[in-house]
Amino acid sequence: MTDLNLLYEAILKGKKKTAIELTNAALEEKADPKSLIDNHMIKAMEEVGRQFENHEIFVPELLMAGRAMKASLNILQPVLQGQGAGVSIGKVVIGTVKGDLHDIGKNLVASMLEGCGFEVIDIGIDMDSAKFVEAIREHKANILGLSALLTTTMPYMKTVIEALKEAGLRDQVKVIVGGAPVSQSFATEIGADGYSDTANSAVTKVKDLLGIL
Ligand code: B12
Repeated sequence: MTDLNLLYEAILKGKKKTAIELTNAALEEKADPKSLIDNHMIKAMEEVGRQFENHEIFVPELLMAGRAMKASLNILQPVLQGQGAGVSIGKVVIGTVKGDLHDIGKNLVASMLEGCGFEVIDIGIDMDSAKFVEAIREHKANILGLSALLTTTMPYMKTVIEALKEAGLRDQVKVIVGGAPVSQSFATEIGADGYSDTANSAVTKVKDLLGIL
C-alpha cells in the first residue's frame, strides 16, 4: 500500500515527480480521490502556507509546492469529474479575480462541482469584471463563483458584483465567493449570495442557492 504521508511530504517539499508517482499509485490501489485531496494534499498546502508565513520557506518553495499540488490534482480531476458525467444540474462560471494568480482552490471547486453534475465554465485567473460579465452572458450561467487568495485582491469581488448589476445580470445569477482570506461576513458585506470555505461545502452551498437540495 502507498504510504500517503509520503504524498503529503512530496507536496510540502515541492517534489512534483514523486507526487505524480504516489498519486498514480494510490489511484491504482483504488484510493478515494476526495480523501487524498482533503486528508493529505490540502493539509500539505496548509503547512506550506504556515511555513511561508513564518519565513521558514520563500517564494521559490511556494512555487514548487504549488506545482506539485497542481500536478497531483491534474491526475485526480478527471476522476472527480467523471463521477458526474452526462448530467447538468446548473451552469457555473468560475474564475480567480483580477490581480490574483492562485488557482489551486478554484480548480478544486470547479472539479468538485463538475463531479456533482454541474456544467462548469472555468475562465481562469487574473480576470477582470468585464470577462466575468461576458462569460455569464455567453453561457447563460446561473451561478458565478469568484475566488481570491490575497487580501489585496478580495475587494475586487465587490467590483465584479457591481459590474453584474450594471450589466443587468445580477438577478439571473447567484454569486458564491471563496478563498482563504474570504469569510461569511465579507461575503455578506459585498452582497454575495453565498460563501464556502471548502470545495465540498461549495457544492452543497450552490445546490442550496439553486433550491435543488
Ligand atoms: C500555492 C500558493 C501560491 C502559488 C499559487 C500557485 C497556484 N497555481 O495557485 C504561488 C507561488 C504562485 C503564489 C504566489 C503568491 N502568493 Co501565495 N500562496 C500559496 C499557498 C501556500 C497555498 C494556496 C493553495 O493553493 N491552497 C490549497 C487550496 C486547496 O486551498 P484554497 O486556495 O484556500 O482553496 C480552498 C478554499 O479557500 C475554497 N475556495 C477557493 N476558491 C474558491 C472559490 C469559490 C467560489 C468557493 C466557493 C470556494 C473557494 O475551496 C478551496 C478548496 O477547499 C497560500 C497559503 C494558504 N494556506 O492559503 C499562499 C498565500 C495565499 N500566498 C500569499 C502571498 C503573499 C503570495 C504572493 C504575494 C507571494 C510573493 N511575494 O510573490 C504571490 C502573489 C501572486 C498573485 N498575484 O496572485 C499569502 C497571502 C497573504 C495575504 N494575506 O494576502 C498566503 C496566504 C501565504 C501566507 N501565509 O503568507 N502563492
